[in-house]
Amino acid sequence: MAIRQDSFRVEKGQDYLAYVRDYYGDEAEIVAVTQVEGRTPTSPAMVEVVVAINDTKEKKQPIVNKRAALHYENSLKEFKSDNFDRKIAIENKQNQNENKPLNQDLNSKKELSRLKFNPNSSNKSKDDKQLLNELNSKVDYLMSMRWGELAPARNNLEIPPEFALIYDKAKKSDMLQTHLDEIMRATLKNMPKALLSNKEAITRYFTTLLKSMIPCRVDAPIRKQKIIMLVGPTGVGKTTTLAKLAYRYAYGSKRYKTAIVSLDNFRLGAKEQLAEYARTMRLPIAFVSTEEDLHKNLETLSGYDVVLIDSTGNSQYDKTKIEKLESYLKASESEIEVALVLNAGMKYDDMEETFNAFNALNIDTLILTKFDETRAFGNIFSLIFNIKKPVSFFSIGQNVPDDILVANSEYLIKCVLDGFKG
Ligand SMILES: Nc1nc2c(ncn2[C@@H]2O[C@H](COP(=O)(O)OP(=O)(O)OP(=O)(O)O)[C@@H](O)[C@H]2O)c(=O)[nH]1
Ligand SMILES: [Mg+2]
Repeated sequence: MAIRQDSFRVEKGQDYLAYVRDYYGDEAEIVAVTQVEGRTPTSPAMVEVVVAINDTKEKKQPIVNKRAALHYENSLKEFKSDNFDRKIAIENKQNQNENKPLNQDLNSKKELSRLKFNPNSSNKSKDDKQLLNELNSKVDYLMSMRWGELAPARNNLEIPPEFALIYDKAKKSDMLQTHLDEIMRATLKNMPKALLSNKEAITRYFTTLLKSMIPCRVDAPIRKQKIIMLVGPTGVGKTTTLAKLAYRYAYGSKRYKTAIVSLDNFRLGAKEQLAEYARTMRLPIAFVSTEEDLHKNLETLSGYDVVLIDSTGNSQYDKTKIEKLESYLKASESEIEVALVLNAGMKYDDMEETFNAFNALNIDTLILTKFDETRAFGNIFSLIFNIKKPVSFFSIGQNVPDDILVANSEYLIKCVLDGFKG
């Protein structure tokens, strides 16, 4: 005779004896009953029951989430739809496979969410609506059970199940895990306790916190001459962004006297690219090739409100070229703001490395490009949060002059949580 053991949990105080009899039969023996803490501060205390069963006997239909099953019994009789069967099948799968990877768990959780019914959507009777509401709350409960089991994948940070959705979104954005944990801790610590079970309030609070962590440059009116040099790796969009900015300053709601200077006049095509933009916008342009040349040209352009300086793309590993840029900056007596242009699609480590290399130039601000080619924005969030430099502009496409936005944290956090929507 083969004896196998099984265990299940019920809320403390529930009649587990009747349950053992119903589902394992009269011969099943209770081996142990242990009180266990609820998985979160808000969940109830539970009792874990271990049962020994004669395994050679014909098994009853396995009940996968025992506590939920107890509650479902009445509803089951009335609600025998495909959806419900499917939900039970998903539960079954979850219980059979406790150790499957996080992604699969999250997919199952999504499945469960999809099973939620909208009680107001159809012409259902009042009783039906009540039943659907009841079932929805059970689906929430099942999700929270699963959420509790995923704790190890979340560094055992004790997070209430109501945070599942926002946590998953932030995690998928490729934000650094340490940042995600910090934000979760801050939210849990500072949010009013009464709101911790309110998903909408959690999302609002979490989003506000994220926003407050992103410094963005205010697009203030220009009072004294502004000279900006765009620097960065090759092909990130420095020249295209400069052209968009030139248009914005020269022909925006407030029109500034704008000029362009280029340090990139050796490469085939580069000179023509910018010269063409300047010609189209009817803006003056100067090509310089020495430090002294830059100095002289900036003196000549001293009557301009805005001077935008384009530079050659540099690898972050090419120290000589970065030093050359530094010598341009030092040779000029004018105050030059240095904007590091980075492709938003870069990996976090590459971004950080690039920033550190270019910060030899004392970076003042970041311009992030190619939002339209990027899926996950958490890397940008983490970079900005770590380096504590303000962002000034986002480039969201190839079109000159339209595809540029003044940086704002709300837009970035929307991208972090919901992706780029244009
Ligand atoms: N999809 C997309 N493409 C962009 C964006 N910004 C620039 N580009 C494209 O990226 C390519 C390189 O742009 P450039 O402006 O020449 O880049 P750069 O940094 O000046 O390049 P180098 O001068 O060679 O270092 C061009 O094809 C641009 O149209 C953007 O926001 N989205
Ligand atoms: Mg260029």
